[in-house]
Amino acid sequence: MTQTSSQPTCQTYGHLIGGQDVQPQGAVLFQSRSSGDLSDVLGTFPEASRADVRRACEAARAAFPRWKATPAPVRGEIIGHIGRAIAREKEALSRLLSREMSKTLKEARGDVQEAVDTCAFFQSEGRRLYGQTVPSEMPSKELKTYRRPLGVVGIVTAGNFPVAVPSWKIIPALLTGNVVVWKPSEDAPLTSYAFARLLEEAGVPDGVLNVVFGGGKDAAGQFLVEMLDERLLQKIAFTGSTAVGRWIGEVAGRNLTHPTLELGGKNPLVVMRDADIDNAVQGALWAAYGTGGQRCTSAGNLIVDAPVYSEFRDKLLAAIQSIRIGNPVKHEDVLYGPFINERFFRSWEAHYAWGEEDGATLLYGQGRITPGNRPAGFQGDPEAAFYGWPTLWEGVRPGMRLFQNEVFGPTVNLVKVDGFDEAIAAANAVDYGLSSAIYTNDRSWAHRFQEEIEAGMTSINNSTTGAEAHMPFGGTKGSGNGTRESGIWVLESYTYWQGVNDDISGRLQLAQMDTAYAQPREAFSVGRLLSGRSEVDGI
Ligand code: UN1
Repeated sequence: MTQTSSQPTCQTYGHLIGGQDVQPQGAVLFQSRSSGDLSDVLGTFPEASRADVRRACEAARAAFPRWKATPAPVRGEIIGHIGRAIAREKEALSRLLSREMSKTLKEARGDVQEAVDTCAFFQSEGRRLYGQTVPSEMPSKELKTYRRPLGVVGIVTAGNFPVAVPSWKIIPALLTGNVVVWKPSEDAPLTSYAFARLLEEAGVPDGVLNVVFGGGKDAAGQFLVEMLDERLLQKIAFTGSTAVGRWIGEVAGRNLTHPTLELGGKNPLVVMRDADIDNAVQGALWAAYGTGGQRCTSAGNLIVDAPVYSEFRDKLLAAIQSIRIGNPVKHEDVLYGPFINERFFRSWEAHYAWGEEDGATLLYGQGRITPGNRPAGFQGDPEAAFYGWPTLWEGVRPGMRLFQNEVFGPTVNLVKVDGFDEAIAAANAVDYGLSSAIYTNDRSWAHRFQEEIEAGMTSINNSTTGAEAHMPFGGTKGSGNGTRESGIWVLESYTYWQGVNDDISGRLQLAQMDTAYAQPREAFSVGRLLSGRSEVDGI
């Protein structure tokens, strides 16, 4: 890789294995095309075979002892170098990211900044990574605990946050002394390649981070997960769909490993009768249509209290009608661009039939944007990519497929409720529990919501998206398995605890047996104080 500019030449890139650029002979190749202009080819990449993935795991395993023995503060210094390298290349990397997977430049900069923030946090964690000292029940014996790395970590990530989400996994995994094999999304391989090269530049030793390219199912992603069965991986970390997450959980479980699973969401945004409606409309608009609805934290159900329902609906509808859509590389002022890939587009397109069959009312939206079917705010050539109308449904109720299922795209449901109890019941009536939001100025409703909502993340008077990089990220129910990313909480996912007993007495001391437990003296009865015969002088 000689450049990470916004105009990379179209060349063939290899996997990064053991510090080498590996282009296996006879490999099947795939191209990275801009999601916003399918004729714009950014690069060609090999599809990793099972043997390639195995080789990457073996390279990682060979690098593990040295990296594990590198002092954590030194590993932290390298993380600091990574953060500075990414910050230096922020603009070029953001432009590349935006061109490759078509989020807006503003959002792409946020995506990259999240990685910089993650490095800032974990650089200094290298100087903490605390264990504990614990008093022993015997003399001349010391007890202490250490966090230890797990070994080779396989990481599989999605294309909607090609820098931020991989950094949530890779950075803490490396900081804690693990080595990594990463299978990035086939939707953003060049951004991923550039990101990996910046880690290499920062001083991550050969073999400590390996990257294999390719698809997910029946391809590189699946092969990487199955390396658990070959004992070549000690952990897998995954961001993606709940269906794939369940399968990964099964493979991880039969190998007695604990995967990190960051899965889907059907995130509720509640608007109560006392809310600042204009603020709620802005929050809902961003939560539903920002990133074209392709965030796991995007809002799925807008649950609106009856007295403000009409006002909220009308204002939201007006705001939707002025959304600007187009290729973000060519039109910087758009709210969202095209679908990241055709698969997301097809499954979003299918949700129209659910709405119609289940009896919901389509308030706005007409499927795919085409030359003859475009909203007023659309700019550019609709046929250069897959674009969707911003879509709004009403009359949606729990039980309908529209209500229950995640739809990864620009669509959201209006769900009318009467009062807080109905609102919280609707908010919890999905099998997911990732993020959530409530708009209210009532302290007790806000308090009840944060206590009663079944979700890993909750916003009060802000949208469902936009978690900060040092807060615990993850969900409950179908949104994950309880693991958390980011901040101090992620350390649990990439380390195991070792307890050490250090006996310096010079003799065999037996726990629970040779222990001089303190013996209480004769029982003292408080009741006898007042029972006639004084035990205490002066009473
Ligand atoms: C995702 O969609 O997988 O909280 C991650 C947010 C972003 C991360 C989303 N910071 O919306």
